[in-house]
Amino acid sequence: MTTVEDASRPSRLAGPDEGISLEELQLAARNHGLPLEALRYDVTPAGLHYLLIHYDIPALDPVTHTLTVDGAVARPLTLDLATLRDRPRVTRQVTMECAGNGRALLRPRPVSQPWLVEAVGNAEWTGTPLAPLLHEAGLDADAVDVVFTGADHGFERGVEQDYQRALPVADALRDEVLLAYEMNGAPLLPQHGAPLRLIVPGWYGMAHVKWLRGVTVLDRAFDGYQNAVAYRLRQEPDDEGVPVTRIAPRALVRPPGVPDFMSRTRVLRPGPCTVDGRAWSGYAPVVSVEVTTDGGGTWSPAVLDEPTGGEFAWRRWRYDWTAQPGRHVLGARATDASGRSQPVEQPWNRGGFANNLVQQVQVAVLPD
Ligand SMILES: Nc1nc2c(c(=O)[nH]1)N[C@H]1C(S)=C(S)[C@@H](COP(=O)(O)O)O[C@H]1N2
Ligand SMILES: [Mo]
Repeated sequence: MTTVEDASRPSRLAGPDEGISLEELQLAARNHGLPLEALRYDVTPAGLHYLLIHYDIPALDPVTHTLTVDGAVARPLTLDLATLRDRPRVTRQVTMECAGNGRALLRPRPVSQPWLVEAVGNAEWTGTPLAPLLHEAGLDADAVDVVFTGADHGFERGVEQDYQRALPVADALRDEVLLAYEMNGAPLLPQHGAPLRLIVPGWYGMAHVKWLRGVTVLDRAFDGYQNAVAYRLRQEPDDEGVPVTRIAPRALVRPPGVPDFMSRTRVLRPGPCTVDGRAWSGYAPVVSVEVTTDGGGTWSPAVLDEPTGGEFAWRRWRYDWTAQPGRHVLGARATDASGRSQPVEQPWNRGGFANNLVQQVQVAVLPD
């Protein structure tokens, strides 16, 4: 594992019979997913929430850490944590999902963090809204993008960088965008961005910049790596591509029964069984969930529970099933109020982003 990727070459696709490499395993061991049984919690306990860390977790001192707001503004600001904590305080449940969720199931497989379906969590984030701060700084009339800079640093395909992501001004000014200093009622953990991170409800994870140290307003489009090179939907390496933004709808099944250790096939006794899970979308509220027990051949409606976490949180659903002896493949598909739903054929792009292919849960029901 001594390679350093080269920016002049496109990101790699795995060959037809190429297995997951030690490099991919190394990423997977650092960046863990949500254990799917944790779909049972309305609010994901912090240690069970998925993680994605491009470089190293930086060591930041909450006492001396500051956030600067600068660029195309009338009054640049520098704020410490105590000042941010004195500002209006908002708590919001937000379902966050990595844009690469599902990537390792694609054929051909984009070589990167090899997520199956578990790169998701629903936490309660507390912080202060970003928009009033931007207004206090006084945005120039020609402001275009707002760049958020993390304190972490590394190389990606030969490009040395701080982790930086920009939002268009209109998206940065949305009421729901938070500068968050708490997760589930406790100070942020190091791996989740301590002492300060951005929360952009409805957007894939890459927008929620951790270890936030700078907010810079630009009078032009940001051309940094994470916006211009990574996180774009492309079919070919030299396509300009479409930016990855909001979370496509997805439902996940909480795997029923008990697992076989090695294969994680679910083992169940025959008879009535309530199958449940969660569903979310970053575009519009989820309006229906359907369940399949035959790998997508036939679909039946699930019952959606009343929403408990507000408009940016996942919603529980359930389905009464009579498990018959034999093998079954369970899955669920969500549809949101914008009409978006989930495909049973893979939606493929070179980064494996925003891919919401229906999950497949292998179930073996024992004989009577
Ligand atoms: N500074 C910084 N912010 C970051 C990242 C990062 O590597 N560095 N990873 C992003 C990505 S790709 C995701 S999916 C989310 C993951 O947030 P979590 O680890 O708290 O679940 O953080 C985002 N924010
Ligand atoms: Mo991500």
